[in-house]
Order: sequence, then C-alpha cells, then structure tokens
Amino acid sequence: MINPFANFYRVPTSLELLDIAFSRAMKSSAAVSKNAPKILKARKKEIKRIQVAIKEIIDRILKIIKMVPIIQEIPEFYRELASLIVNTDELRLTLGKLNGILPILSKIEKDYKTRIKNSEIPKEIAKYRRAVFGRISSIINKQKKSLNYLNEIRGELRRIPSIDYEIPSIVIAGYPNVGKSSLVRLISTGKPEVQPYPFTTKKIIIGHHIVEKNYDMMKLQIIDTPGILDRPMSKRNKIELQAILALNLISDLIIFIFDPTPACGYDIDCQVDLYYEICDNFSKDGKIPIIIVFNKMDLANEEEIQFLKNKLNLNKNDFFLINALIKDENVKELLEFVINKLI
Ligand SMILES: Nc1nc2c(ncn2[C@@H]2O[C@H](COP(=O)(O)OP(=O)(O)OP(=O)(O)O)[C@@H](O)[C@H]2O)c(=O)[nH]1
Ligand SMILES: [Mg+2]
Repeated sequence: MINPFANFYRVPTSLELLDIAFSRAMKSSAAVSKNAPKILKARKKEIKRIQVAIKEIIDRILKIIKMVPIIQEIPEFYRELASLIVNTDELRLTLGKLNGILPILSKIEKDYKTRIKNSEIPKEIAKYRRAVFGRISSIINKQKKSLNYLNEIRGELRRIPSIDYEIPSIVIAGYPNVGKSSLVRLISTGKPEVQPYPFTTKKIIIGHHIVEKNYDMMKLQIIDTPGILDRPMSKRNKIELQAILALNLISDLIIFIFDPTPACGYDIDCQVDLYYEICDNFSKDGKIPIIIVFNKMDLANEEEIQFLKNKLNLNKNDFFLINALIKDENVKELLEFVINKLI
C-alpha cells in the first residue's frame, strides 16, 4: 500500500494564501450591464470580490485538509509509525482549527452581502469590502502557526516507506551496530547508510529482493530497522520503537543478527536477552520464523562463536555464520533458507 501521506504536498503560508485570494478577488469582474445604475454596479463589484476571496480561501483550506489522511482510518502500521514520527494529536488539532474557520468565513460573506445590498452609498460599499478583507486577513494570520506546522511535519510523513502487504516481509533486527544495514545492502535494493557507530539507522528502510522460483519472479521486502537495546519497552526511544513496530506489524519472517565479537560495542548477554524478548513477543506462537545470524565471521574467533552458541543452546545447523560485507556461499545459503520458508 502506498504511504497514505504520499499526497501531503506543500501547504501555502498564511501570506501566500492571502496574496492569492486578494489578487484573484481584485482581478475578478462582475457581470453587470453597462447601463446599470452606479450603485448597482458598485454592489455587484464588491460582492463579487468578497465571494472570490472567500471561495479561494475555503477551497484551498479544504484541499489542505483533504490531502492529509484521517489518522484513525489508515492501517495500524502507518498510524503507529506516524505517531512515533510526529505528534498526531497535534496534527489532528491543527486540521480541526483550520476546519473551524470555514463556517466563520462563510458567515462573514453572508453578513456583508446583506449589508452591501442594503447600502445606498458607493463609498460605504467599498468600505464594507475592505472590512471583509481585513477580517479575512486577521483570521488567516491567526492560522500562521498551524500552516507552518503542517509544512514542518509533512516531509517526515511523506518519507515513510510504502509497504506492499501482498508480498512477504523480512525484518532484520538486532542490537545497534551489529551489521543489519550491511546485510540489507548486500541482499536487497535498499541502500541504508552503514557507519562504524551505533544508531546509524534511525527509521525503517525498505529494500527488495527478487527471487526466481519455478520460472516465476517474486519480490520480497527486506526491512532494515534501527537497533534495539535490551531495556523495558517504556524506556525505549522513538527510534527503537520503530523497529518494534516493524517486528510487530509487518514481519513475515525475522532475521535476528548477533555480533559475537566486541566490535559492535555491546555485550553478548544483552544481545541474547533481546533475542529472547523478540522470540517471546513477536514470533506469534511460532507463526513468524526467527532466523539466527552470527555476523562478522571475519572478525569472530572460535571462542567467541562457541560462547554465543552455548549461551543460546544452539547446534551447528541452528544458525548462519556470515560476513555481511561479502555475498559468499554463507549468505547465499541464508537467503535460500529464508526463501524456502516464505515461498
Ligand atoms: N568486519 C566486519 N564488519 C562489519 C560486518 N558487518 C558490518 N560490519 C561493520 O559494522 C559497522 C556497523 O554496520 P551497520 O551495517 O551500520 O550496522 P547496523 O546494525 O545497521 O547499525 P545501526 O544502524 O547503528 O543499528 C560498520 O562499520 C560495518 O562496516 C562484517 O561482517 N564484518
Ligand atoms: Mg543500520
């Protein structure tokens, strides 16, 4: 499904909104016969200006409101992810405020139309129109913050990746700095940043892996996630919680990556505890397979591998030992195993 925020385009500033509305209004012309009395011409001209200005603003505000999806109506993954990235309550409130000015604008239009219709003095009519423009300006200027806020958050929401619910998703998870993004780069079209320090990946990134099976081409989604620390859920930050969200809501299979060496900077016990937590919470009673990968085999010595293996009570065939920087036989074996589990 395409990211529901994909159509959240740039919002005009309050100044732009007023500029457009007033310049359109002043360029407008009312259809009135040449021979009509002066007072009638003045009424028609000013009423038209008021109508055009208010319609322009109402249309543009409605367009803004419509291009933001209703948070409660979008799929849970997007809803939860959006609420980790921005304050969705504030977003809802902001749209509500914008919506709230529409009836006020309509009422101003109605009130002043009546006044103009009842006036017999051309100067007074022009004064009424100027009064309307003044009221519009003050209403829209009060929305300056709201409009700016929408522009501030829209980029982040639009950058949420689109998930295809029809194709299998493999979530790569583990402690920070263990080599998750390196593996995603190696086996998919996704090109997340790789750095020798933790928390390089700060959001969910999706790559694809194409598989040929029985002459059919199939796509898998390979999902890179931020590193997660072994700590209570309530203590996890919004970056870690994005990884938890992917594990919980979009994984068909999880690859859990361990770094058996000291290179990642985190000790084995913490990584093991996190692994067990993920098994307990996200394997969905075994329906979601969790594949164990020991990474950085080029750095790991025999003792480090044995130590981790013993900690997890594993046999030789229960895990894959890889170097996430090289697509060698081990990585190919891992991929084959994963593909057979999924399709
Ligand atoms: N020697 C060696 N280095 C590796 C291997 N895999 C990853 N690295 C290095 O480990 C560091 C971290 O790699 P990333 O792929 O960014 O790790 P990550 O798990 O995505 O890290 P975060 O996004 O911060 O959680 C980088 O310097 C990588 O080059 C490996 O198999 N062998
Ligand atoms: Mg990463």
